[in-house]
Amino acid sequence: MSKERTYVMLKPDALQRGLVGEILGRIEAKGYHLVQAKTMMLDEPILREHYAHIADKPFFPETVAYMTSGPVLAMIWEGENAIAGIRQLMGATKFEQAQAGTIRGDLASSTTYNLIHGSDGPETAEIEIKRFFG
Ligand code: DGI
Repeated sequence: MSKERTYVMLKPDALQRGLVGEILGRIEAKGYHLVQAKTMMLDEPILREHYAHIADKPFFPETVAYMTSGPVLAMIWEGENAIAGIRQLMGATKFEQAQAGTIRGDLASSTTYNLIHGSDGPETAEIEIKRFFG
């Protein structure tokens, strides 16, 4: 068990659909603590960095259009095993694989519009916290 910090981002549809309270409530209920939060608009250059591993995929232009369609809520969360724990609460990337009981499984019906990002490992968490919070 180790106390970790992770980068979590509510994507534009979470804000547009009024799901911020519902999603953050689930993360808080699990026992994690919010350290920092801010709304911000993303642009294509930061998305090319953040999503470098998918930048050559055919769906990337749709991802950019979606992620720049409105503000996101950028956050740092902290807690025991927060990185894996929040990934578990999020559910799988592909909507058809996201299980009921997870944020994506309960609230998202599309792989593109999938509400939430969470760092997938300790190195990524450190890089993403620096990328979005300096
Ligand atoms: O860490 P995740 O967000 O779960 O997944 P990821 O880092 O592999 O992909 C980043 C985002 O790219 C993901 O949240 C949604 C989008 N994406 C990934 N795979 C697909 C996809 N979008 C579509 N339309 N189709 C995909 O196969």
